[in-house]
Amino acid sequence: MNETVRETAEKIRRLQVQGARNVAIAAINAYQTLAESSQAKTRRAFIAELCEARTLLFAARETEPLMRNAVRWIITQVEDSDERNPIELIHLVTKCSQNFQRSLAASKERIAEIGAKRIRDGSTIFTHCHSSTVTHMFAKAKEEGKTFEVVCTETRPAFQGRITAKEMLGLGVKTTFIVESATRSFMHDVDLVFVGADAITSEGNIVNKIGTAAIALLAREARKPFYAVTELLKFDPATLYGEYEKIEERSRDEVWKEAPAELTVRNPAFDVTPRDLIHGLICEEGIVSPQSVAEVMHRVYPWVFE
Ligand code: RUB
Repeated sequence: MNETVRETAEKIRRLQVQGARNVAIAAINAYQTLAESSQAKTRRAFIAELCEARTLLFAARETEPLMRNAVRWIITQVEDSDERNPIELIHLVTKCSQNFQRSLAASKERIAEIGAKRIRDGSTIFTHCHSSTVTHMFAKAKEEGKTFEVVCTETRPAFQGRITAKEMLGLGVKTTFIVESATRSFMHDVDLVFVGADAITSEGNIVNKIGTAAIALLAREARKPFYAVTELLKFDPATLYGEYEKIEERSRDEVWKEAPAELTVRNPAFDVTPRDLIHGLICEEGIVSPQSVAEVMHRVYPWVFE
């Protein structure tokens, strides 16, 4: 197995690469390196290498459809081409990787433009964990001269909220940092909730960092709009055909390193927020209702269903 692919999978597994978008970008980069260093003499051997890498990367984190869609896109382009020369197939992988990254970057920009319009001057926004898509939107709002505050959660057990808090301070945004269990005490003081997503299901539910569903419930109770800020390609087509999105369960050591052996310690990384609690999905196509997401996907990214 290619060393870069192995290292990338390990970094993803250990959360050294974190967040759905960064995970997908790391996997795409690994594919590019894999292709460029491939010694495959035949088309068949080259495709076998790509498929072997897919198994390793998919296993690194289970709840990452953006990575899966990106990798599938690259492999399908190679499988669908008539090219037999491995050198040409390497060029094809490079081209596909670059195109995919370009389109991801364009989506991120578009989402930021759309979402920033929902941030009113003087508002306070609640967020959870660290989503590069959400923080980019905050940066955009700031760039547009908006004044707003952020309340962010620490996000146990891996503390990704600290990344958000530091980024916000870097932007010059007044930020309040709380433990997740304090959410209800702060929900009445905020205007909106923005969270990222790792997966979108065909029914319009989102899967995001553990704790998101409870935050959505509290937002509903306080009548605060709850938005998921997400690229459409986090949609998992398998959910349309009945599969449940798998929820990654991480090591008990992340929760309590030296917990008594007989104690059951559970550490699910994500939870499912039902569509009824979601005001809208802020995505590259605009603000869409979760109920319409499968149709939007069919229109914008039909290849995902092939
Ligand atoms: C990160 C997380 C983020 C989404 C979206 O969890 O839940 O909200 O991945 O992030 P983890 P982005 O730290 O376990 O990866 O908007 O950057 O894709």
